Amino acid sequence: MTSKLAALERWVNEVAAQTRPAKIHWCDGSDAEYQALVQQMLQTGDLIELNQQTHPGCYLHRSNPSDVARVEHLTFVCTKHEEDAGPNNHWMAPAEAHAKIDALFDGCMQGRTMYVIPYCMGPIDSPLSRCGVEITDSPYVVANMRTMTRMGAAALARIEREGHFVKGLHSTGELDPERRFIMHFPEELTIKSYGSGYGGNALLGKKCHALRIASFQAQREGWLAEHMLIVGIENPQGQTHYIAAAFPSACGKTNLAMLIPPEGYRQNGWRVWTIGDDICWMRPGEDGRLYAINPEAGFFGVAPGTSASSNPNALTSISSDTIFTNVALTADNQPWWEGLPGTPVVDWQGRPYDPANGPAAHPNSRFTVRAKQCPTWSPKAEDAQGVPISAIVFGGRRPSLLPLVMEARDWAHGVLMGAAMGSETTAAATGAVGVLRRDSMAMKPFCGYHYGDYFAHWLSFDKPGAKLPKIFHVNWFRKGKDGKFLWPGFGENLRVLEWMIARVEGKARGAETPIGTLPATGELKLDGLDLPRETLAELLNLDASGWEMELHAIGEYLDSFGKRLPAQLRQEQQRVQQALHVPRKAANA
Ligand code: GTP
Ligand code: SPV
Ligand code: MN
Repeated sequence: MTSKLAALERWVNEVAAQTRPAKIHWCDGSDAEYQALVQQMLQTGDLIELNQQTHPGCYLHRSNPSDVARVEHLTFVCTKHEEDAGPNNHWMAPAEAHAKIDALFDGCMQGRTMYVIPYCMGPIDSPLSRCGVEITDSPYVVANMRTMTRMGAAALARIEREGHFVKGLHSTGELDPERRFIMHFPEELTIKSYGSGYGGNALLGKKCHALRIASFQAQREGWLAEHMLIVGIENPQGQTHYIAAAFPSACGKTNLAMLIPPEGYRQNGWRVWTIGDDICWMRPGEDGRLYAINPEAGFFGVAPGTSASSNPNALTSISSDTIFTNVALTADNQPWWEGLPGTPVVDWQGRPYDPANGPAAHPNSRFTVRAKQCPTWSPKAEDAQGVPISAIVFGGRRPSLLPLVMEARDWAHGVLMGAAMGSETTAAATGAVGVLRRDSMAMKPFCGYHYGDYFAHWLSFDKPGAKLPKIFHVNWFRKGKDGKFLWPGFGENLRVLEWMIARVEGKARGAETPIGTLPATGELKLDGLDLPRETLAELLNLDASGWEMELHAIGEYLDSFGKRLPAQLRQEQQRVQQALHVPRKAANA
């Protein structure tokens, strides 16, 4: 197979001349192709067969131990002008970046097969979807791209019809962290990634295309590409509200997207529909509302902590036809990670399990599975027009200060809440874990341009005729003095979503405070939940002096974006800061 599109044909030939593979394979996305790849990887040891009785169609992949997470310090946005990448990105001049990485690509596929992967991000017939082509020498990448995107013949047909596509070139190279770069050229709609086989670094449709390149395009074209889950909440009357939520990596998007309602809610007829767990593309529709699609077709989810109690839908999804990366094994060859029952026998590196070596599964071990396998997968996820968004939620891991939930008074205040987001770092990226850092809109690692321009772009949606979602901020991760989480989280989070929906529908009064609207006394439904009154009070407490320090820190953070920071955002920060100085009564007794 080749392509009718001259630009594609030419680029594939150029890359082949540069990387000199033994063979070129154009991926058609068929079952037969997937099965053949799996067989080949079983032979080379890239995949290990798992217990086919308990986990049919499931395989394990073990990464090089130095290649288990995203590498932010090796990820670059290479715009012509440094200023356009912003202080939120590492920047390299395009010519220098091309020269550096092209030297690594030179001859790197000798003796290997070069795979050409046409893919579509989003439903194949959706005007909101975008296409790309990834060239890679990794069969593991091909297998994962097939699960995560609409890959193959249909995508190629769309690319040939449209005549344009995002170019992504990838090679696993030597997996040497000293010879590893993830380069983005948004002005050329090009990605070059060398030296890593890990998800976010190698499955180029995901973070590289659907967030870094797409956010850059979205800014120019009037839409949003966000690190958000999309979930539908159906009330007992059968009405569904769609909610999009931005939480940083490993902070609960997959869990919230697949939430199981608490017992009482299930009996009353509440249902939850999963649309997406990681990426959301939204744009204003004719009626002024924001419509969203999930550009992905699968989940690349965090394994540790996924259990029958925390996320039964995920557990069901991954009981067959799943690729596990860097999990441990039980004696009978089942995948295992911390949080599951049973005992590990072999750790994620293939060694006999010894607690002295740390956790059995890597903390960032993952599963790759088709979204369709999720019991709560929404038929609307295939809808070409997307789903209307009623509420946008921001949140992160904040052990203190941030209340369980608060609502922004308007769009600009909501943008401030998103910009001010902070979270403790997790194992999803290499580096220290548990360090509090600002992660505006959960996009710090993924925004493909200057954060100042990004905030201005967010603000620009508030215009006449717009019917924007309400914006909220949540914190499932507030800790008590004993260091334990105060809020039970997971399925119980529906209680908080219910309050948000009541606010959207004008059915909850709320309690106004300088930092936003909190649930008024009695508005959060807690029946069937054993939550002491004092704990609830702590979760909704407003620590005025703590907030004054926080607002001061937010002001300094915003100033770090210099001239490109929209003045409106700084004014909004000052408004909240001043409101905090006015004496007031406690919001929640
Ligand atoms: P990426 O795929 O990295 O973008 O992450 P994600 O946001 O989808 O993360 P995920 O849902 O997989 O969350 C991973 C971690 O968050 C696990 O350790 C979960 O146990 C924990 N988690 C998720 N929801 C909650 C919650 O409501 N409360 C608490 N305490 N922990 C949660
Ligand atoms: C994340 O780190 O936010 C992920 C996993 O969703 S990765 O695709 O590797 O970026
Ligand atoms: Mn993510």
